[in-house]
Parts: sequence; C-alpha cells; structure tokens
Amino acid sequence: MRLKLTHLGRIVGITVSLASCLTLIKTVEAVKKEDFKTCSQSGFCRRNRAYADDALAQPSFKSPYIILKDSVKLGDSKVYAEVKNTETDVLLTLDLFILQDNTARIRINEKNPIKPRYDDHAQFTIANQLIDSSVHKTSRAKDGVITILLDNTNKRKVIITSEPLRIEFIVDEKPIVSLNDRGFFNFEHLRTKESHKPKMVEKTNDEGAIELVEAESEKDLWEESFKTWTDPKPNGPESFGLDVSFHGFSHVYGIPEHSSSLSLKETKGGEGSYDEPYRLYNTDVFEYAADTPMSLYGAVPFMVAHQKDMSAGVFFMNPAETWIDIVKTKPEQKNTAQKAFSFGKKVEDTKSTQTHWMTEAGVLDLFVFLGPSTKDILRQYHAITGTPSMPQMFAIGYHQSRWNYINQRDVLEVDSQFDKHDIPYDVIWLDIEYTDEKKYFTWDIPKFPDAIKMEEELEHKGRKLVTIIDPHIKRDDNYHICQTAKDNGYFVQQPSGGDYEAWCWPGQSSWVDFSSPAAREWWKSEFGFDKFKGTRENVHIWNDMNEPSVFNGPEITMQKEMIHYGKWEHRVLHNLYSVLTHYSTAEGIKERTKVAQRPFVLSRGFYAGTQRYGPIWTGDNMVDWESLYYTNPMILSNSIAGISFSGADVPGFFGNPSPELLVRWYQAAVFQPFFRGHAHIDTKRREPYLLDEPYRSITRASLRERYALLPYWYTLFFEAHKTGVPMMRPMFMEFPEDEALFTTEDQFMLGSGMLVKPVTSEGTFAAEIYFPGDQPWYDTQTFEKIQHNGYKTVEAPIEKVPAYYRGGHIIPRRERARRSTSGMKLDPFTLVIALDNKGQAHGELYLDDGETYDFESGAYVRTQFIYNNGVLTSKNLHEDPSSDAATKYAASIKDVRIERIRLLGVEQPEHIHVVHPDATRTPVSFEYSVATGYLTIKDPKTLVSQGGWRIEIQ
Ligand code: NBV
Repeated sequence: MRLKLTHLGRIVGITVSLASCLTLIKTVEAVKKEDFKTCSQSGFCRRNRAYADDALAQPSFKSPYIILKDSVKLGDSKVYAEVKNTETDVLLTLDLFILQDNTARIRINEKNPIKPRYDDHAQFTIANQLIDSSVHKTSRAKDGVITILLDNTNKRKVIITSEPLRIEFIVDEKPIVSLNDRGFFNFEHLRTKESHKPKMVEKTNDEGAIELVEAESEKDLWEESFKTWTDPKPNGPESFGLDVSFHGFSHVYGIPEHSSSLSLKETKGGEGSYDEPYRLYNTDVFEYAADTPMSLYGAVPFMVAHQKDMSAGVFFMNPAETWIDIVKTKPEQKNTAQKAFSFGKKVEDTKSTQTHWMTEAGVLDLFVFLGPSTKDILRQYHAITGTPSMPQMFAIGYHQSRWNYINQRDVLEVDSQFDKHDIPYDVIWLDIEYTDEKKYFTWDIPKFPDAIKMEEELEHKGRKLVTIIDPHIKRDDNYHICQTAKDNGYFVQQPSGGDYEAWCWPGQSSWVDFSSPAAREWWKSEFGFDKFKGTRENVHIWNDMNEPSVFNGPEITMQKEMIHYGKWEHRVLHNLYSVLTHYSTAEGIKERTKVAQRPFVLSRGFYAGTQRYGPIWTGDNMVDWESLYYTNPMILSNSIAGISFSGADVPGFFGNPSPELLVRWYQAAVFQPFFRGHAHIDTKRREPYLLDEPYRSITRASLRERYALLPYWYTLFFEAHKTGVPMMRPMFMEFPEDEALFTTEDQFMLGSGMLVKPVTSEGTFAAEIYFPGDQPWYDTQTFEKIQHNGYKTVEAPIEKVPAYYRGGHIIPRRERARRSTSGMKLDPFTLVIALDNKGQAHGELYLDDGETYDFESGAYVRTQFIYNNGVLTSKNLHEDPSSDAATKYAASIKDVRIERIRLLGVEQPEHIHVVHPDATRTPVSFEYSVATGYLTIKDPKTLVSQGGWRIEIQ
C-alpha cells in the first residue's frame, strides 16, 4: 500500500502529527463510486423514479393533479390557480408569471403547509428585478383550458389544462415545451409521521395469494441510511418531481457539473446511455472519472434544448439535491390520457427529449425561456441570474499554481524563472500549506516571514498573489477566526444545538454559515488589510472545498440535517453554500480598498448565479489524455449554463504529465477562459520553464499566443458581461442550423471569430476538423486560407494547435512579448482582418483600465472595425462618447495605436493610404505574400481611442 499525504476524503484511518498539525494519510486511488449515492440509494430519487415508472407502466394512467376551476384568477400577465391532488386532497398553489422577453415563471407550493417550505434562496439567485411582460389582459379560461399569450403576436402562448394539470408552451402552433406531459408531477406535501397514511399496493405473495403491502414509495420517508450514516429526516418526505418535455428537440445541454458529453446522454435505456440520472449535488469527488452523470463540485439546474430553427431553456431554480432523467423518443410516445391533450395538433415526427426533474425539498420554481436562439436563451437566463462579472485583465492571463510553493523564497524563485525564460505569467498561487496549521487568514511565519515584501516584489513586476481560504475553520480557542465565529453563532449548527464539528484539513473544524447575513458581513470584513495581515492590494483569493467538503461526512459533505440561519436544514440549500462562500469572499475583496477593485476569487463549488462572483475550475482532474479531452465538453457545458469563466487544472492535478501531454494541454488552455497551471503536492515540479526543448519553446509560444489574444478575450468577456453569451461557445451556438454540429464537443468557437480544435490524444499529429458555413477560414499560424465546408484533415504537428480565424471577422491582438498583462497596458494593437467571400469583415475592441469599476460610469473604449470595399473604418460604439469618463479614459490611452494590420484573403494591392481624422492622407508601407494571399500593413499610425480615420487599400 502506497501511503500519501493527500486528500482526506479517502481516509485509510491513520492520524499522524505533522508539523504540529493534524494530518490524515490515505492511499491514492481512482474515484470510489461507492462513496456516492446512486438514485436508488437516495430515497426521494428512487420514489420519484418509481412514480414515473408506474405512470408509464399503466396504459390508463392519469395524473391525479387537477386545477380547481373556481380558483383560477387571471391577472395581467399572470395566472393563479389551485391544484388538488385527487388522491390525497392536498391543495397546491400554482402561479404563472409571464415575464419580459419570452420568459415565463411557474411556481408550485403547498397551499397550507404545516410549516413553510424553503424559498429564501431566490434572493441570492435572482439578481435583477423581474419585469412582467408588457402583454396585458390576454389570458382567457374556457372549458378548463387557460390560454395566455407571451407576446402581442399570438405566436407564443402557454396553454394550461386543468384535468389533469398540464402546461404547454406553444410557438407558431407547435408545442415546444410541456410540463407534466407524461404525468410524473409529484409533490410530496409536508406531514407529521403520525398523520401519514402509508400507500398500500397489492402484491402476490410466495403462496400466490394477493396481499396488501406498503408501496415502494413508502420506503425511506422518515429516515434513510447510506453507508454508516443515517439521515434522521425530521421533516419526512418533502420532494417533488416534474417531467419537462422538449418537443422536436433531439439534443439538450447544460446542467453542469458533470464529466460528460456536451450533448447530454439518455439515462434510462437507449444507445450509449447512462443507467443513472444526472445528479446535481455539490460534492468533492476525488479523482473523478470521465463520462459519468455523477455529480461534481458545482450544480446549475439550467438546461438548454436546441433544434435547427430554435432553442428553448428551462431553469429549475432550487439549490437542494436534484436528479434529472433524460430520454429521447421518436416519434412522440404518449399514453392514452396524455394523447387526449394534444389539442389535435400535429407533433413533428422528429426525436423529442423528455426530462424528469426530481428535487429533494423546497418549492417548485421554474423558468421557461423560449429564445428563439441559444444566444437569446442565454440573455433571458442572465436577465434573471445576472451576467458574469467583468474580470480584471490579469485574471485572464496565465496563473501559476501548485500545491505548494513552499516558502517565500520558492515563490520568488519561480517568479524569476519565468522572467529568465521569457515566459509570461500574471499570478502565482499559494495553497493550504502557507497557513499556520491550516488556520485561514494566518501565515506560517517561518516559511513566509515577510509576506508583504514578497507581494511587493511581485507587484513590482505587475504580478499578483492568490492565497487559498477555505470555509472550514479549525476548532482552536486561540484562533481568532474560530473564536469570533463561535462567540457570535456564525457556524452551522447541529440539530440538537451547538456548533457542527467534523473533519477537514485542519483536523476538527466547523463551517461558517454563509446563509447568515451577520456571518457574511463578518467574513467580508476579515479580508480588510488590517485584519488579514500580510496581504495587500495585489493579493486575491481562492475558495476551495466549499461544496462543502467534509472528510468524514456522508458523501464527503455535510449531513443534511445540520442547521443554518433561520433554522433551515442544510438539505434545502446545499448547492447554494458554494455560491454564498464565493459571494462573501468576493465582496470582502471588493470592500477592502477605498476605490473598489474588481475582485478575483476562484471557487470550486458553484451554483446558478456564481457567474457574478468569479471563475470556477473543474477540480481535481487526472493527468491523462482522457481528462484533457473532457476539459472541452465540461467547459462548454459550464458556458452554456452561464458559468462562462471556467477552466481546468493544466495539465491535470493528479499525476505527472509526459512533455507531449503537457504541451497539448497548454495549447488547449490558450483558448479556454480560465488558464491556471496547478499540481498535486506529490507531483514533480512542472513549471513550463522546466521543460526540455523543444517543449519549453512550444509552451512559451502557447503562452505568448494567449497573451497576444488578450484584447480579443477581453472584448469577449465584456460581451459576456453585457449579454451572457459566453466566450467559449459550442459550435452549434454559432452555426445553429448545421445539425452535424449538434453533438460536436471536441472543437469549439472562441467568440464568433475563431474556431479551435485542440489535439487531445497521444501521438496524434493531424486533426479532423469540421469547417461549417460557406465562408473561408484562415489558419492562425500560417494564414493559409481554407475554403471548405465539412470535414477536412489538417496537419497538427506538436508545435501546432489547429485554430482558425473565421472569414468575415476582425480579431484584435497585442503581439509584443511582455512579462505580464500590466506591461501591455499601453501596447499597440495588431488587427487581423479575415475576409469573407465578399471581401468584408467586422470586429470589435473593448478596452478599459482593467482593474476598477470606472468602466461602469463610462471609462472605456469600444470600437467597431469595419472592412468593406477595400476600406477599413472604425465606429465608436461608446454609449456616451463625449462623457467626462469616456474622454478621460480615451486621454489615458491617447497614444495607443494600431501598429500592424494583417489582411487575410486579399489580392495584392498597389497602394495603401491612411486618411486621418483631419483629412490628411499618407501612404503606408506593406508587404504581401503571394503564396497565402496575406497582406501586412505596417504602422498605419491610427489611434484606437480616436475614430474618424480610414485605411484605403487599392
Ligand atoms: O488545497 C489542496 C487541494 C488543492 O490543491 C486542489 O486544487 C483542490 O481541488 N485541495 C483540493 C484539497 C485536496 C486535494 C486532494
């Protein structure tokens, strides 16, 4: 048995004292699936799945939920109705709101619960005021059917049927999304154990006689066990399930985080399907496996369905544990009762996707988005949950981390090696060992005797430091953080009272209750420079283990019966814990300076809304080719669910990479939003400068390419901040009509202007790429033009990552090699103009100070470049270009110019002139490559902060 000092989720049982801190020892091995529940081991999942199976098994099944017709109230853009479970007589309330922009919200709760069901999470998740649709008085109720229009055109409507309850969204007379179509809706009302009447079913016993026995659904209602843990479930059953059908949609996406394909797989039979539902329950899955629906560190209950001419989305807003079954049918499969409600409409003979959502507790609160495009859906989703925050410029450079840089000297040595080898990087990271005995907000002073000095040295080169702060707090009476939290009741509580205590890195620990407003305020204040001694402005934070990870808890997390602020059980808000940690930390960083700087906080756990606080990464992946492959579908799934700023440990966390794997991983990460090299404590050092040639030069070139592309990246981050459309995009988002791309996950678009296909397998020096559309593509390294529609094999030697500019797009770059982003602030730009077949192109550049929030008051430059008919012009897209903030910012970059223009796909010109804003006309020199049709215009001396110039190419 190989003993390692590593993750405590796999405790073998030996406790040693190491450097005066309690540390546990374990063996390294691959994921232990048996540590995590399957659906059949989770009471509510099993019950809801069984409910669905029963419904399907009975040809005459009819959902027992009906709308009480007399209860219906039609308002402007809303409907209220009471729903009765005809088997139990329990009443539910149904509220349907028609919101702006093709969005509807449906809430179902108990009418008279014996105690309230948890609903407080909405205040954290809904970022914006929800605005009712402007459509008024367009609802009508007739013969038990309620019709309500989503817009003024009669094009989009919702039809609610009373018996049984069924809600259908119709676009152009075609059903698009329907709820309770298959009758799986099941709402477990709160009850006392004494009042509960078990459901009995007939069963044939061994003697062949029929007897009444408790139904399968009666198991685990009041208590359930998993391995050595028993969940006492004081509230009994409180789950709900609902089927959501996407008619005519063969593909659904999103619901991260899973190490799975981009187009989600079926979970109940079907080719290549999983036999478990996708699970959403934030967990610290050690050495997670590839290609599984098991839950991981984050959970976003948002799914997007796409077909050729439209997309639809569903956001199941609830932070409790949720499982989702997916099946695909062709053509529509319905039982008799359901057929009765097809309104005589023709259902297309295409595949449909039927999903079944099962949630452990709380209120059913669902948003439906009708797009029509995927980008529209993302705008609609972000209008609810908030758009991603705008990062500082350094955050999108390269980060160098490992567990651990051992001391101050080590940090500065690594830093200087980057410079020595001319490799750019922006941030160096400290993992848990920098603390005094894993007491966060403290330093191991012998190892870091003068942290401020170290940070100043980094600052001198414009670099940053990130330190880890986890949410588990060491139980220690001499530790100020523990003391304050203990004295003020800031820790999660046990059901019987008293702080919850369990095991984590520091040994015996308690967990800050971030759902408590007072605890959040206190946590924020601890980031003040006067409190977190040894930190200054260039120090940012990393929140790890915030699922939360609890080494000796069930499924390596907190027991569900633990108590949060407001006496809510952990069960009801589990997936929210991560985002509350992330929020509190990010706000703390924002508030610690007089002029707020945009915080940088990396989080491992996440939930809907996380995008407002900072990036996430995909946790403890393996150093192997398969894990490299999965970085793309995983990050794309995050992107489509609003978590657009994400990345994976490069080149994997556990294990030692071959130089080839390392090089290929760096090449891929150039085009992935969050780019951090990180490594497990037992791995060999692998900073890029340690590589032998040619690998070192190749990796240096990759990192330089990342830095050269930062203007494009930053412009895309701004677009995401404004619209929710992610930087890294699935191919189908840009080419929504091309069905060949609906399952493509090994190539992707960076913005709308670049296509990337990273090499993710060993010994592979060619790539098969699908070039969509009828416009040309240009190799980003050779500028070779590819006029091809469909698959094409291209060479991909070790120094090359296949990446292409899309004809019709202009990409801004900065090509001077610098140590870090801070050195690039006033650097000139290069524009790459990739012409389409008509000789046209357009693109954008967004620029601001890269640090503060001044851009919100107008301190930015936003320019559109347009190339048409041999003339390049620019257009100022600033909302208020003559405002003080705009002019002041423009003045601060007044000398920043375009130093080079590369025109791809152009004929050799005779003259090139710049016409300056004052109408003076000067010739410009250029070079032309006949072989590739590539033109370089040298230093046209046009300023990015100034419009009114043009470049004429004749
Ligand atoms: O803090 C140590 C590690 C960290 O390096 C890693 O990135 C996290 O995902 N952390 C998990 C704790 C346990 C790792 C086995």
